[in-house]
Amino acid sequence: MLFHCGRFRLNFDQPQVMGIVNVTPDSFSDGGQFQQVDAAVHHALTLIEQGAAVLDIGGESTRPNATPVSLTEELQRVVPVIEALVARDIPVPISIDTYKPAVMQAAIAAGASIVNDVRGLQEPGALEVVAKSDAGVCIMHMQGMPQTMQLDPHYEDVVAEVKLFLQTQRDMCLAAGIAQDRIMLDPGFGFGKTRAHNIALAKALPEFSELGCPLLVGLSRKSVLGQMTGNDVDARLHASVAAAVISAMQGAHLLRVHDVKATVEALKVVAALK
Ligand code: 9MG
Repeated sequence: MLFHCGRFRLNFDQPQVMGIVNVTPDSFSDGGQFQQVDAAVHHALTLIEQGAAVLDIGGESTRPNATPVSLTEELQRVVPVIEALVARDIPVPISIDTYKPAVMQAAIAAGASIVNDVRGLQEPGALEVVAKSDAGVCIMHMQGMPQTMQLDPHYEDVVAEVKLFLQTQRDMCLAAGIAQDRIMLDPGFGFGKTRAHNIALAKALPEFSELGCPLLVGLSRKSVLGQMTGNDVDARLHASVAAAVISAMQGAHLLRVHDVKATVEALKVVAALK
């Protein structure tokens, strides 16, 4: 299965790893903007060395209760990082984690090859930005908004509802001229979902493959893993690797993770023993 994104082709015959690069003040140094860009670029280069097949760069946290960031602030955070990585001619595609069409546009102009949208291209203008480009897109499902999504998530049938949303957004992309081989789908673990919803979705991953697009799974360090292990966010490495391995065995093609080295090694073992 080949995924087309800008000048890159990702081969998903084996599951691949997307390394997370959060360009937010709490992620990197508080020594000002230049230091933040340098630290983010350094981190991104380390993730490539560790085997990341994609870098996901984000300037606004999507954690539950996260404070929204202005358009100007988000652009100032992510665009210089993308420009610096493109100037180094890195061998992997850059994904921009945003729901804002203006950030998508600027990131693509700066050299990003994938749009990773936790709102699934629902913002006015987002679909058009992707359709006019040659970027790939990841459509993710979220119930509600990050500020409130974990207060009382509710579904009649979480698997059917998430699948219908992804199918609808995929069809919208196809109708807008975005080829199927540029579309990735993601059930959105932790985004307006209880522990039971997350577990139901994880078990149903093979059903999502029926939609004919590669599947992205992001469970790394998420609170559902904290609920299962009792561990704080900085002690969820083993749980995150276990979640990535199970997801890969259930049919996930791209694993969005913080801990690239450990996940890449674990996936090599999955590939060898399968
Ligand atoms: C930005 N972001 C945070 N968690 C994510 C997830 O699970 N999937 C995708 N596509 N993006 C995510």
